[in-house]
Amino acid sequence: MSLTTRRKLIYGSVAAVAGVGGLAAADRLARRYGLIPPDSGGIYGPGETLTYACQRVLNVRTPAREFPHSMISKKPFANEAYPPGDEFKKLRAGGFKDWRLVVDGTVAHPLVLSLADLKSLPVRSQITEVACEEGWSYIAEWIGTPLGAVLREAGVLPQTRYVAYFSIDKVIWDSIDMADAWDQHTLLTMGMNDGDLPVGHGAPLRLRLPRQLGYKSLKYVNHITATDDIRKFGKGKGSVSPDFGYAWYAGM
Ligand SMILES: Nc1nc2c(c(=O)[nH]1)N[C@H]1C(S)=C(S)[C@@H](COP(=O)(O)O)O[C@H]1N2
Ligand SMILES: [Mo]
Repeated sequence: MSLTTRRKLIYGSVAAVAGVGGLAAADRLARRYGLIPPDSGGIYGPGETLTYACQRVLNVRTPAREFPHSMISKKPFANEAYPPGDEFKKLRAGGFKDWRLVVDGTVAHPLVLSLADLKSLPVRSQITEVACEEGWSYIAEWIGTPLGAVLREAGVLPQTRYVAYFSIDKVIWDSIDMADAWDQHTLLTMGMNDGDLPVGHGAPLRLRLPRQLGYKSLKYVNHITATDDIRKFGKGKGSVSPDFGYAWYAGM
């Protein structure tokens, strides 16, 4: 069976079952095809599963929306949340020369990369929108290394199902599935609008994920872990968002 046919079939069944047998049955079906998001427990769980399963079956190849230069926002809103503590202040004062990105987990070659190392990998730029769940958004140009290029360097092992990423503040973290991890638009950004990425927008390194809401685009990323089991991290729901009532999968 071709992938497209399979996808149509799964989607057809997920949608039909959702109408007839209700969300619980859709959940069972999605489970059979491994389309269960980490936050599938609790009252909103079946809804989250239906959203994620349908999006993955239908949309996995729809590229992120890109915009022309003329649409770049004059004043990009920075939802500033500077990482607390002296460690970040020291790194910033030193121009982030001593900053490192750690890449580990289910990879053949764990990596420790400086900004210069990252800049020696393939670079891509894209003009995309950051949309906050609170209703505001802005468009900016983002310049960086595709996450996929870093994952290839690290030699991601075949059992890998998720990539988790952590902010230097050690509080906020998130994760994505491999469809998003390999997506050409998923960028580790170091530049924004023809300059260096400003600290307010996440310098020295921010993950940009234009096909999901702004909160998945974590700022101050300094650790990336590939894993076959996302439930081992934090409270097992794939990110801190579900603790605050937000979905792990925030597709748009
Ligand atoms: N480390 C970190 N990353 C973060 C946040 C945060 O508080 N801390 N806020 C998120 C939210 S809710 C949004 S909408 C965007 C805002 O991006 P901006 O600051 O570039 O406007 O960053 C996301 N990334
Ligand atoms: Mo947000």
